[in-house]
Amino acid sequence: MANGISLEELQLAARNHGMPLEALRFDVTPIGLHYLLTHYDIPVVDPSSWRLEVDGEVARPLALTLGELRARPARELAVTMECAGNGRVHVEPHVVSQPWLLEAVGTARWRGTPLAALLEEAGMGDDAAEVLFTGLDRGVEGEEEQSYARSVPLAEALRADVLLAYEVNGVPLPPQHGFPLRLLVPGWYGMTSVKWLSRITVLTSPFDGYQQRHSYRLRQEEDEMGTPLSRIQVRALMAPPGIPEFLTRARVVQAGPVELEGRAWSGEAEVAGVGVSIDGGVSWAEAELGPAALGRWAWRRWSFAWDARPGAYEVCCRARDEHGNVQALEPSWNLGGYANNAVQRVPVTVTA
Ligand SMILES: Nc1nc2c(c(=O)[nH]1)N[C@H]1C(S)=C(S)[C@@H](COP(=O)(O)O)O[C@H]1N2
Ligand SMILES: [Mo]
Repeated sequence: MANGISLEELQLAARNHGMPLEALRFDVTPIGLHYLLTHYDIPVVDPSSWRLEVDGEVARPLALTLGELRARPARELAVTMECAGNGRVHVEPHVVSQPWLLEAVGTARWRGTPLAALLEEAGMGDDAAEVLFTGLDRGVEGEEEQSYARSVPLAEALRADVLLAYEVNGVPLPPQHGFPLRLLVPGWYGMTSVKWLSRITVLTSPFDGYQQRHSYRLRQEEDEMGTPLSRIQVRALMAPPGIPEFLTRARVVQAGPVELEGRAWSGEAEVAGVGVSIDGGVSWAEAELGPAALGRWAWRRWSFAWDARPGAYEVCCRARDEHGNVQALEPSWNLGGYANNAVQRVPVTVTA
C-alpha cells in the first residue's frame, strides 16, 4: 500500500469518487454509486442552445439538437465501465494522480443512438482514419490548456454498439456523467467515453492531442512512445465479506457458511472463469460463474461457498477470459499506473 497520499491527491479523490465495493451486489449500479472521473470542472450545459457538431473529413457537416438526437433510432446497452487508473495506488513506486484503490468501476444501462449511422449520414471521405471526440470541459494539463478530447480508430468507432448516450439507468444523464450527451465505447477503458460531447471530427491522420499522445499510454519512461491503452483488462472483484471495522475497514466475519460474491469482466473477451483463494493466492478453487445476463459488455456475477473457520485469512479472487488472459498475482509498474489488474486481496478475521 502506498503511503503519503498528498493533499492534491486527496483533492482529486474527494471529487472523483469510486463505487463502494459492497455495490458489486447490484447487477446494475445505482447511478449515484457509479464511479466518477472528471479531469477538469463539470460544465453546466443549457440543452436548448447545445448542439452536436459533426465535421472534418465529411461531405455534409451536421449540427444536431438534443431533440434531433433523441428522435433517432435508439439502443440501450448494459456496460461495465472502468477507469484505466483503477488499482493505481497498489503499484510501486507510487504514481501521483487520482489515487484509485480498486473501486473505479460501475455498470449502467446507457441509452443513446448508434454513432455509425450518424457518421454515414455525414458522408465520411475515403481517407477517414480516426474519429475525434471533443468535450465541453477545459483545463490545463501538462502545462497545455485543452478541451478534453480523445480519438477512436475508425473501425472501433463504426462498431454497432458504440453509442452517443443521452440516458443512463432510465434518466437523462446527470451533469457529472456528461449531460446532455456522451460517447460510450463498450469494452474500452473509461477515458475513451468522452463526456459533455460537443464535437465529432472525422480525421485523416492520427490525433496527437495531450490525452492521446501523453496520457493513457503504457510507458516505462517519459521519452518513450509506449502503447496506447484501449480494452479493459480482465478483472474480478469481490464484495468485501462480513462487516468492516470503521477506521481500518478490516473485515470481520462470523464462523460458518459464508457466500463470497463479486463480479468479473473483460473488454478483451468473454470471462472464462473466476478462482477464489482464502490463503493469499497459494491455493485456488473455482467459483461459480453466473450467466452473461446483461450482455457481452457487462460484468458477470460469481459466487463461492466458503465454510469459514476461526482464524486470519487473505481472501483473493482472480478472473481469466476466453483469450487466455489471467490476472497477475502482483502489480506491475508503468509511468501512469494504468491497467493494474493484479488480484484483489482482502484480509479477513473469522471469529467464533
Ligand atoms: N469530457 C470528458 N470526458 C471524460 C473525462 C473527462 O474528464 N472529460 N474523463 C474520462 C475518464 S478518465 C473516465 S474513467 C470516464 C469516467 O466516466 P464517469 O465519470 O461517467 O464514470 O469518463 C471519461 N470521459
Ligand atoms: Mo479514467
